[in-house]
Amino acid sequence: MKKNKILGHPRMQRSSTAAKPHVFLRSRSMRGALRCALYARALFGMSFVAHLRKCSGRNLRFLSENVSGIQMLDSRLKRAGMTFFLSLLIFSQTIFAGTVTGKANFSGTAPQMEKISMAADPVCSSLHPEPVSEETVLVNNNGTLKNVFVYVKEGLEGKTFPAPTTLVTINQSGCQYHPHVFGIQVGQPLELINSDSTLHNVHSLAEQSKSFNLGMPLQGMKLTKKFENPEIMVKFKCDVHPWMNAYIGVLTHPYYNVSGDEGTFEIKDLPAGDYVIEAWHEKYGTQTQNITVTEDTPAQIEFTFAG
Ligand SMILES: [Cu+2]
Repeated sequence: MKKNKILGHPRMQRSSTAAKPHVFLRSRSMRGALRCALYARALFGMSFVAHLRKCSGRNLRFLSENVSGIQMLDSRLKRAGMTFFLSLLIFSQTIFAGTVTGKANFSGTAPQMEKISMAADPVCSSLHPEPVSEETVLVNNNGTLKNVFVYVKEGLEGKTFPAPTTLVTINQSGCQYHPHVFGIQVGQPLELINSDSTLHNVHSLAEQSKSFNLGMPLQGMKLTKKFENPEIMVKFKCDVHPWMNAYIGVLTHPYYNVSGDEGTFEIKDLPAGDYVIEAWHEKYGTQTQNITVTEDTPAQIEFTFAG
């Protein structure tokens, strides 16, 4: 084996003796190991962090037919300097993060949802020539369950996440809340909108944060509220229209999602680690599962709620 002239690094060596050219990328220097891990990621789609560790070890071998790709990367890296990539390493959380994907299944017979009578308010009933159904249990066509709130319950202790400034919106439209189930972070602004030309009031039944009861008599009216503490789940109701309710998962972190029309959910950019994931449903309660998240492969989970 000869020293690698392409990379010009004594501990990064290439051999052309194998059936496929294989590239040895390892280094005992921090700079070399970083470069090695970057190659591994860029050329082979491998995990940066996992290979940073491996690249610092002995006898590492990556098989590759893409030697010209390495040449190109190497010259680019030299030009750009390691500072840029070190910055990436330090500031990019996503490099260290993984994804949880999954599905909320439903088994049994889907209960028939009652049609809502909005006759008490002519404005509401006029908005629905065809009556709408209650939203307590929504079973999708593919046998999955909608409006399951899925979130990281344990595993993030000691970590803090700043409250996003982006607005989360709940709209009172057609005398229903949209969305019916959603998540928000502690301290994140929640915009309440009344899109109807009738009186609604948003009555928050929060137990961990200040509850409120806000009349919103005018169409187009907007208010903004925040929650001070986490809570699974905060219920909203409208005292004028007793069929109106919504559920809000309030968390100290951004790792949550709600199952939609396909019953699927996805929690992105979760730091690698062990977690307890909880799935909450308005009628069927909660379930938990333990998972391990790595930056290599998405963790997959399925919950099944029985009707
Ligand atoms: Cu209302």
